[in-house]
Amino acid sequence: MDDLYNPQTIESAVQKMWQETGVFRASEDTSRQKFYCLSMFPYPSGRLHMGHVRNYTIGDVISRYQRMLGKNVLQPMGWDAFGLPAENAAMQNGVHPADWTYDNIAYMRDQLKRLGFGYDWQREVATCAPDYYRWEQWFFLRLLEKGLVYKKTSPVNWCPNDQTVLANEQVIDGCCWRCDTPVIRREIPQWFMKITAYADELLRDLDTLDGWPEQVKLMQQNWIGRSLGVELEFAVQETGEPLKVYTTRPDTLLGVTYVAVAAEHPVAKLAVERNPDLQSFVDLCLQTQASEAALETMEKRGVDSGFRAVHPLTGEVVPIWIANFVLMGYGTGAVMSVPAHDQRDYEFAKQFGLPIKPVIFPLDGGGIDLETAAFVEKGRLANSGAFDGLTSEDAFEAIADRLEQLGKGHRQVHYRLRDWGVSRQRYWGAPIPVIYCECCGTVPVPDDQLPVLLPKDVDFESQGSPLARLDSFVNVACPTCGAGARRETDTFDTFMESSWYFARYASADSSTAMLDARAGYWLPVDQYIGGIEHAILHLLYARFYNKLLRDAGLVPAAEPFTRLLTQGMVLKDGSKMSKSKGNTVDPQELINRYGADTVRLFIMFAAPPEQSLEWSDSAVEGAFRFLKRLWKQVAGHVNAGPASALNVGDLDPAQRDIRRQVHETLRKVTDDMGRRQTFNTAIAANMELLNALAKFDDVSEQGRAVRQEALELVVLMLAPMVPHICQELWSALGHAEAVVGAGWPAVDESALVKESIELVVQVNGKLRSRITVPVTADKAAVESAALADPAVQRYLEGQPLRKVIVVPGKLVNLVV
Ligand code: OVB
Repeated sequence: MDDLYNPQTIESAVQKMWQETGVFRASEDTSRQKFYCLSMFPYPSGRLHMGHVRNYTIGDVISRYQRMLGKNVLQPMGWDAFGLPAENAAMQNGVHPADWTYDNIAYMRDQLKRLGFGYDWQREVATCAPDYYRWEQWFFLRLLEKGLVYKKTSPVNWCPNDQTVLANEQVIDGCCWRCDTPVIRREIPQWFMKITAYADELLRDLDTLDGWPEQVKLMQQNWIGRSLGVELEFAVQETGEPLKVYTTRPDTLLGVTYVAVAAEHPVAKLAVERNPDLQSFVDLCLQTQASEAALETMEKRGVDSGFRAVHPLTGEVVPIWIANFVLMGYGTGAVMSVPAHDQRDYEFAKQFGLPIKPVIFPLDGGGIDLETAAFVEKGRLANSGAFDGLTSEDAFEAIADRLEQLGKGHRQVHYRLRDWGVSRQRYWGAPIPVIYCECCGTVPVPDDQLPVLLPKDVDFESQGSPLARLDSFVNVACPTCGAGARRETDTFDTFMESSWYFARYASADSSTAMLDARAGYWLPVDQYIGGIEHAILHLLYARFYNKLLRDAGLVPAAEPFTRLLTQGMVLKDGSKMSKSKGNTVDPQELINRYGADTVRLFIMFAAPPEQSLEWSDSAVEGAFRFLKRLWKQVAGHVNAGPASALNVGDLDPAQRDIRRQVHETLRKVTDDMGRRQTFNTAIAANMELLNALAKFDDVSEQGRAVRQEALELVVLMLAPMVPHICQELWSALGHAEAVVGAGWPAVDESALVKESIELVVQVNGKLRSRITVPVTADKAAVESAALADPAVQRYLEGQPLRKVIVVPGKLVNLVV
């Protein structure tokens, strides 16, 4: 074989061989254990970036390892192809979103092939293809029949100048990204998926996900936000109408000093009628209403509505304020405010000079300091009439009971989770398959008229949604009565497509069903890999969708992803790579320069997959040098002629020792690759082994046989990481079959048996030397070996030996 490592030549040859033999084509085989390994599919944004390379290398390493373990592996790839970037490119460069998308897909597909990822390309899906999104439309209609989707008005970001809806990412500091006009809120009818109907199951099933990182489960748990509290009603004094509030702290009910309502609350509307001066504040709230996350940090503002609320237990009267931090969409749109025991209520009360009434005190009898902050802990009640002296926990029950007796409240479980709004007022997405008819109302598109195709000839130049301007798309005959009707012109949120693609790969070519029996074979996904930025939304939507599919009998399991690996960021100079910061590294340049195996090796060696990975040019060089050394060692061995058969009964101590190191490495690497998923330490162990082998210069017949076995094992162990070079080396070592088809090697336990061990020698308890003795050595043998050691003799200096202590396998202590 050639002495020189030439990555470009071997990589294209090996990739050609994989393609021609179709090794990565997966088929259902119930006699074998399946392993479905999935990496999050990319947006076809143009070129692969380092985050992609990392994600897909990790997935490929796991897939190849599982294949070597004998599993029937499926590793598919596809494109999350709808979305705003394609539309932006269309507007900026005048290229059609479809052309832009398919060009990018072609380029990125080549890059993935060039990196040597073992995908089953026959299952490739692009979510913008009609044969993909037709099933999304079909399933949406099934959910509509079940009442699991519905329409309601909901706010959007609206640019009054461009007359268009803006996505959140198109709002920069509250202004339109294109014309810088301040963005306002507008209420428009939109479609929602009833994810709240599954809130409880989505929460409960987190407990079954043993293969998920704790942190991700915690984030989902907080996002779902289950709480047990009490819904209770005050009365509006002036109108007698009930005013509902929800609280998780009914124990603080006697500490209420005001009630705060949202700008859209009926009481706020009445207040404006009575006092038009309040209009400007209410308008301001409506226009600038922020996301829930922004609420925490934004300036709290409010006005006194002029109305008063009557306390349900005491009959006491407190003011009702209109406040910008109360949202109508969350709960009842009104909150009881207890400034002594809630920090937000506290800050608001301080700002507007509202009273602060403490009702909870520490259990140890101490006082509380309300000078700078609220006392938010639980404790014992005071200033609470009949409830004085109860603990918070007991008071929760007593006050809830009392409200229930009075008919003024009841216990209630609440979720923070809201229904999922899936309407987007955009062009490049899947059309929502409904028709609006004057006489028949909302009419689902009949199944035999699916897919509702996204028209290609639209104009992007003018304002607003291109679909809504296209008469040939909008105007349609009502499927029920035949009269003139209008199509829905909103498209789906792209999270709709990514919520079920993992299942479609199983039945990617089916034109007669969304999913078929093959989904039952492959699902659930055994290993899912992707960025932590998807910890909440995508992973929750996909879990929800999986439950919808299960309830429709289309997938077998309650959860879609058995194991989840969330990869860390790729950093350069300590911060996230980004084009605007100019600290990017283009993977393509590295592939051209070093080949795919060096890039893969660097990525897997630089850090464990969950941690962030700091870019280092010199470490890339290091990875390349290692591969050159590996090549050279195999070439040196192979070019000296064939090795004879290994005869393990016929080895000298040095040969046995190197063989022990080989099998110890294999044992460690097997653990690193499987259970621990620390691929960096697996690589490091192979590097050490190769260093040891370089020093092993025994060219005897059995010496060469030992080296042959060692090199074969190194090649097998590294094959998942650097598959091209390992294929070449495997064949050079004399194997006709491909290394992808080779089994993961087994540790030879007998090779692990140590013949000698190292012991520490102490003199009067102080470390003085180390000796090597046979593992079988008894106490007398250990003692004489220690006494014979020259370093030890210097400390003994002929003094009489008083005592010898031997701790087997560890140390000898000579007391003089
Ligand atoms: C990459 C993961 C991502 C996902 C597909 C990114 C990890 C974070 C980014 C960025 C730019 C760089 C250099 C490095 O999480 N289609 C969806 C999606 O996320 C997934 C579906 C399932 C919702 C970087 C990075 C620059 C996967 F571009 F020049 F600036 N990360 N680390 N490093 N698609 O295409 O260079 O975004 O798992 O792979 O990502 S995706």
